[in-house]
Amino acid sequence: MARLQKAWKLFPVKHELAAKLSRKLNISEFIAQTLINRGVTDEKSATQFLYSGSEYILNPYLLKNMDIAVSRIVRAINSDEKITVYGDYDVDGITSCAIVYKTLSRLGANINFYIPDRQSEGYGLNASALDGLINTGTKLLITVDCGISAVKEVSAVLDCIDIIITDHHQPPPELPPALAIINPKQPGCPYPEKNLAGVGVAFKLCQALWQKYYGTENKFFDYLDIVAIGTIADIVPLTGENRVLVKLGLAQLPTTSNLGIKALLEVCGLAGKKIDSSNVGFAIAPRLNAVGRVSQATAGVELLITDDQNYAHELATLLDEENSSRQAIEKLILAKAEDQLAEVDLNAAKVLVLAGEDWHSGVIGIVASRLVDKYFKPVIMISIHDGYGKGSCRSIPAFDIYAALTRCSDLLTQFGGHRQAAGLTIPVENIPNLCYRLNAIAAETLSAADYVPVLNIDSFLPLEEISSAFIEQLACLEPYGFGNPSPLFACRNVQFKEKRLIGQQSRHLKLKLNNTTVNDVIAWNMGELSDSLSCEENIDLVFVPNINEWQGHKNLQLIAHDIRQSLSSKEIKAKLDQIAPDRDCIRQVYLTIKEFNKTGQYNLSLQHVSSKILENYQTFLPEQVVDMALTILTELNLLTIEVGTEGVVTICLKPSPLKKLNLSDSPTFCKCLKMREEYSTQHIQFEEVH
Ligand SMILES: [Mn+2]
Repeated sequence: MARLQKAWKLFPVKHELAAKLSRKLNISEFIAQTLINRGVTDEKSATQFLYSGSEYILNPYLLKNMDIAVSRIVRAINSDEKITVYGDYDVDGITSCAIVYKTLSRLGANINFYIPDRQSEGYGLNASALDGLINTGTKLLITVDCGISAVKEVSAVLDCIDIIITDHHQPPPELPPALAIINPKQPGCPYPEKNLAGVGVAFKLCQALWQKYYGTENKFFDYLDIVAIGTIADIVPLTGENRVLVKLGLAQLPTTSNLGIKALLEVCGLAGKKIDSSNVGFAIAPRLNAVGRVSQATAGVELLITDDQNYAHELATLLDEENSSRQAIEKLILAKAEDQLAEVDLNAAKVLVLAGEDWHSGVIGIVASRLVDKYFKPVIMISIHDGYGKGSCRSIPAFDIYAALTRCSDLLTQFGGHRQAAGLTIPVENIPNLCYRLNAIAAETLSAADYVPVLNIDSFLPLEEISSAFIEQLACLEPYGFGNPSPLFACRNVQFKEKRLIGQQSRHLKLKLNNTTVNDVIAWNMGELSDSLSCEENIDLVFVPNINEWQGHKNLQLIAHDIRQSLSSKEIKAKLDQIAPDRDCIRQVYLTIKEFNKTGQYNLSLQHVSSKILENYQTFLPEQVVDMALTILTELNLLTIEVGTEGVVTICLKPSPLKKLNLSDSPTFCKCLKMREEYSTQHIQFEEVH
């Protein structure tokens, strides 16, 4: 399949504001513009964004019911009651469980934890698990990352056990009758940061407990490494307090004292390295998740809480193996999905619906995401078992998959989710109809442009601006992720002197630049572009600059996100001629009017003139550009225009002037030149970000 075309969209350029921020904060103007693009526009919020640290971690007692929860836990610790932390099998649930367990053990609690099994129990509190815990002596249950909807389950055990719910999911209208509910999203909770992950809420509980024991002066920032992993994995916005938690946690990771994380970093090949959010997202989280997907998630919690180095190593190896087997299953199902797609007319299909017998339910969501990345169409992967299909849906920004499923609800046994991701259960015989109906909904609601992935570009960045210092400044915008995307820059007309295919099956492309500061462009997975690029022709790039350290050498390089051949000067002129006339266009308009007048034609429409110019010069000038040219000629006293009745326009050339003309005497001409210049720097090959 040919590479997907991407749309390049440029954020509106805010020169003055960027210059002001740049001066005040002593940062590059391009970095200031990047901050502005993220809604950070004044000195105070910019300082906070760039340099914020632990001082921005909020008071945990601002969370509604925190004091109730803390006193109940303190009572349980004092009377040695058995406490169980009830978590979830995803990374958010595993990390939440681990930090509450660790904090409570440090405070001397009699504690254990429980993670429901993904396959046999599913997400959240369930009655038989609760019964089991009650029977084995649990007196206080603390949920993490779940429980907010468990009205029935909590009501049933009210008399036998006290339950504290900590969760970050959207509360339903009726809340469970728990002893205390801690959830920043619940009605009446004044906590300002509403987007905490489950592990963020769990952390606030730990922080509150710590302060209860050791005083508010005793800030508690242990386990932020674990908090960062859960927060990144749960894909909550990396803004506000989340961003601070993740920033501090990532900084802790390389020197973590957590034996499990240490062992995990080793099996990932990340030991001793600086860890960023993509390392967590692509290496650490999938391994913690692999056990939840393929077998018991308990191993993930065990890894994060163990004090035994050998056990940590054993578990990390297990997780790594589980991850490899998960990848193998994923690859197999991806191949089967691609086989099915080979039979599909991809130009006609608006939504890709694929189904197979017993596809592993733990990986179909990942495969669906990969197919969305590759084809940029909504994808539904359905695993069939016993006459029913369980599906994972992933969508593109323009298509609200949850709304679409709602319109097909008569075909579905069950469904849930949100705009971009959803799950469903469907009787097998309804699958073809679902495919048909979803395609019809997409055809009705989406335009061709919705199927084009968009690169939002922060600004043009001349290559000479790139230096180690610039890249260091840029790093202050990290951590990147959901809600705080990695900056993207663009440059035009870049010369390169060498191209080379690298990697297995020549998948990647490396270009050597004719530039002294930046040496290379690395274009991952763009090997197939190689044939269409030649050193004779310049390129336009969308990129992120970075520093490549290799054998002690530091090289500045660009990581390409897209590459296009630069437009020729002729192509650029044709584009600019659609915006405003230049000297050339004005000459053509003048000569064309002259030709008309010569043959006695004075009543002319803009369309007349425009088509004559196309005929004479093969230049297409839109009517409004012809109109601007006429205004300029009028201002220069070269012609008269009279609008008569019924819109008849009489255009009449005046006798040629004696003295030499100066176009810049026309204010409209000066305006036109400015418009062309602005368009050329901001819009050629670009649309504006909305
Ligand atoms: Mn969660």
